Amino acid sequence: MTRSRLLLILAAALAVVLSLTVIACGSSSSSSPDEDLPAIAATVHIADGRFDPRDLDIEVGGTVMWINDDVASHDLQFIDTPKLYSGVMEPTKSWIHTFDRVGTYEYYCEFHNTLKGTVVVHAAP
Ligand SMILES: [Cu+2]
Repeated sequence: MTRSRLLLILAAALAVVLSLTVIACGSSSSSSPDEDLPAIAATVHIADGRFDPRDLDIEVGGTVMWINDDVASHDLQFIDTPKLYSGVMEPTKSWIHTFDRVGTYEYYCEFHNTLKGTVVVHAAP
């Protein structure tokens, strides 16, 4: 084997190692935001003036994400737990809540009081 051929092989090997390093760094940095978020048990879209789905059934400890896909701002006020409030959700904004207690949680939008939904939180099997 000539010296130049050996150098070529070494250069190729180095290029492979460098490209693998870039791929590894890229994937680890793109996955890090997910680590801050809990797993989402269910997603509710707000669109066309309604919650979709309107009624949810999740297991205790589950996290629900609401996404405002509407052109108007909305909020979520929970009826039996007044402290549970989403704040104003402008279009494209989302809000998540983790339900730590079994129960039936009815909520509505304070801006549009015909906009209602329910989350039923049942015990883990
Ligand atoms: Cu609303």
